[in-house]
Amino acid sequence: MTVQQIARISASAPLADIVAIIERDGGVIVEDFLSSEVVAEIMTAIEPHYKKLKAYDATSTHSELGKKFFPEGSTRIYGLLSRIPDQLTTILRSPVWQGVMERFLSDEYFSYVGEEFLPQKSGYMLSTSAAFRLVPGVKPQPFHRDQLTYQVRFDPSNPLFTPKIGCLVAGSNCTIKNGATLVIPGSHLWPHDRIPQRHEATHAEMRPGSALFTLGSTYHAAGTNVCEPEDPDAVRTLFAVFGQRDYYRHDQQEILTVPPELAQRLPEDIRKIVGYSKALGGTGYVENHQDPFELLNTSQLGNFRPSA
Ligand SMILES: O=C(O)CCC(=O)C(=O)O
Ligand SMILES: [Fe+2]
Repeated sequence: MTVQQIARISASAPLADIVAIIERDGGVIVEDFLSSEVVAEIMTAIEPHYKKLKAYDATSTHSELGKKFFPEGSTRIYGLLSRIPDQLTTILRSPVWQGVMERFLSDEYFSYVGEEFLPQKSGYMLSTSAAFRLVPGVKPQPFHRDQLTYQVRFDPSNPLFTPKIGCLVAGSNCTIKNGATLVIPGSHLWPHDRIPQRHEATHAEMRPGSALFTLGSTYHAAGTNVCEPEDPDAVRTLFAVFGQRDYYRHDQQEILTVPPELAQRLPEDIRKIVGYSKALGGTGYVENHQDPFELLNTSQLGNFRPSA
């Protein structure tokens, strides 16, 4: 069986063409999404953060995603806007990033308020940001839909609905050998109970500066890095800059009105209910999928501060 490849398109193509491919296939590679100057900058800026990082313990913090979700040996730096703000700002302001998020995450909903049938609009916001690095020997990742944490099932009456859009920007070359992301084109239209299989997937091979956009409903997984450490492309680095619907959050932002310093003085059950906790399904994490409840443990506080 030949597997459908992921379509490629230039960042300078009309947005409508980029969007049309995502609607059809569930994902697209946008080439030259970042200039080579910005890629060089972002790679230089992230490096000191990698130097400080221990190899990731895959089983410590997110049992809700399964024990093998984050491949053992992969290293991840979260909270990029606080660590490499200038480069993240460039990505977040890019017309392609904003155009794709606007198309798939913004909506208009109508509801009666008294006798008036009023529109309630939605927009998009940053969902998460992280650098995902794969080194030789790293274990494979299971196929998944990124929207799983929002418990959205495929709805044939609204097939393109997703709470979340993935954007994985290549900082290095992404090759089959170093673990380029595997994607199953068309899987955004699969029913909830269809099992994703490796033979249905294709690698999103990318040059530095290209970006893979996927709907939150599209099955994908990190590849396997089978390089030798001395291979020139042995280390694979991707920057995840995901968007989400802007209404998937607290109604009133209790964690701003009850900041950590105040929450620390509240009883534990109340802190959790205020929002210093991860949802059972995993949303609401801090840093490396850790429970914000830990943030309030004073001995841990510094570890969550980006400058630490
Ligand atoms: O590293 C990759 O290629 C993809 C990672 C991913 O899909 C995820 O962590 O949700
Ligand atoms: Fe993913």
